[in-house]
Amino acid sequence: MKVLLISVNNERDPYPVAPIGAAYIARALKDGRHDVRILDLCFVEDDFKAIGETLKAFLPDVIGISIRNIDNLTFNKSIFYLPRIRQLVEFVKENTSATLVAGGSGFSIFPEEALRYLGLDIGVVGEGEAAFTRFVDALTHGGRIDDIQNLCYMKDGKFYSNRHDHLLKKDDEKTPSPSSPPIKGGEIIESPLPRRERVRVRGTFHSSPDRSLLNNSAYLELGGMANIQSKRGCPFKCSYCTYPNIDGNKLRLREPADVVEELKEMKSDYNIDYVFFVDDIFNFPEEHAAGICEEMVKNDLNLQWTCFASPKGMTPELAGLMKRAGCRGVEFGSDAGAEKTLKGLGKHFTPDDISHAAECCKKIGLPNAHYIIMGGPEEDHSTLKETFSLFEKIRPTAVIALLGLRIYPNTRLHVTALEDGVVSKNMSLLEPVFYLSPAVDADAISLEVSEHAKDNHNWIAPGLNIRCDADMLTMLRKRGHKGPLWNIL
Ligand code: B12
Ligand code: SF4
Repeated sequence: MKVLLISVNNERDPYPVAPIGAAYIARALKDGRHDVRILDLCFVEDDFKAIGETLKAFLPDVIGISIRNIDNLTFNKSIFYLPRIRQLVEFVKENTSATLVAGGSGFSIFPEEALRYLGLDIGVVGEGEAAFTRFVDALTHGGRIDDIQNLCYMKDGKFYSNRHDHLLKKDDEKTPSPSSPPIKGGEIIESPLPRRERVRVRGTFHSSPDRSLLNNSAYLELGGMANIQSKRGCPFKCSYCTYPNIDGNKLRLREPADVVEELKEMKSDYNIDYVFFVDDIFNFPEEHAAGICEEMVKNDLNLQWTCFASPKGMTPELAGLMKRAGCRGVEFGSDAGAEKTLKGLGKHFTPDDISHAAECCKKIGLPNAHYIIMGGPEEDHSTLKETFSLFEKIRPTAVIALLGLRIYPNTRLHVTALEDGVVSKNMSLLEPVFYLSPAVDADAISLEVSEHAKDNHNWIAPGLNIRCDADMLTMLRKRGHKGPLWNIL
């Protein structure tokens, strides 16, 4: 079958991000002997023209719409991406009779509502390699679709979902503690992640991303980096987070040697010399992170990288090893500097862990940024002050402050928001809705953050336009700055 994947994301803030999810799907389909193309709308000037020309030239049988972002998560400067995507879907439907299937991280948070909003009938929730390939195979050879895991569809106006459960832990399964990781000495607990060759693990079909279909040089030039994934899933249960609903909450780890093979290939085939590890948390489990770093050092990769990390589990040894392996920046999901707020957000670490993590980085000169969320559950004016003073004390390279929490379905925050009367029971969350603790006021927090940022030059606040001017970021990229830009702002 001829399959066209349209990556509709054209967001360039904070920088353009390569559609690695669509590239994974493409590889899986190609392995299944389908003819695949990716139309990436990120750098396209006229979406409709590009889509029209591609449909005419390729005549696809199936079209996958890859939806990474629903909105930009930014209180006060919220952007809702779906109206544009709906126009694109309508245009596609007018110009082809191909079967349309939606997927992607953003789509996976709201499968039913997004299908209804976009006027589509079929989608894939979460990991898509196996589900989409099986669906296209079923179209080719005939076959059932009601047993394809992760597939969802509308029938007679009703929504049906074969959402997986093998990636979701049952409530009675224990969340692993970061201080006692579930693996020892680099042993892999489960490895059903894409490998370089086609492999079958537990009956699931995986492959690595097909970067030959991406405009790698444009992403390097305008985004300053490419992306790679070393694990999927997050076992923690932070109150607001959608990640476990997207990737599952069972950790699936790739073998370090395999990850490094992919990095080598990225360098030799596409001159990629800077990457972002898109793992939910790079340094958990610590042994896995250390294994990847050791393998990078052993292979003398000479490649630079950045990642998301948790403050818990950062040690001087790991920080040193990461730096030797080419890490040029760590982005900690620290969230707050007050014990009470961290608890309200369901975090598994304390302000001391944040201080320790920043200290580990500072000692060896590893730039580190801390994302914080102001106004979450349990936030009040005294906890805000605690957060200000913690980050004043530890002085990391950057503090990226976000205001308010986007409320998503199937999260504990949604329950809190219902209890606090921020949202009502049948209210749709598809269009951005934010939570702000009843004990604080949006204008007052905005003012406090702005005042604080005046004297603290390491503070960046995207929702308040503080040190994140888009033109300046573009100019820095044009000057050839790679990696995140928070280390030079
Ligand atoms: C890493 C990351 C970042 C990094 C990216 C770095 C880089 N160079 O790549 C940074 C920090 C820059 C970033 C920025 C943003 N991000 Co972000 N990010 C992520 C994260 C953690 C991983 C994304 C990823 O690459 N996953 C790995 C790939 C392989 O998985 P995938 O894309 O989901 O693809 C799989 C499936 O979705 C599916 N699939 C994908 N496409 C298709 C298509 C079809 C047809 C099918 C069937 C299936 C399918 O199959 C794929 C393979 O299994 C996710 C959270 C998460 N766990 O998903 C958030 C996430 C994607 N980000 C999100 C958002 C909103 C943003 C920002 C808008 C935030 C902001 N204001 O800055 C920006 C937008 C940037 C941009 N230009 O688009 C949201 C999107 C959902 C939403 N709320 O709208 C997410 C889900 C986080 C969340 N809060 O829920 N992000
Ligand atoms: S915020 Fe981070 S640690 Fe918490 S559930 Fe989400 S990805 Fe996991």
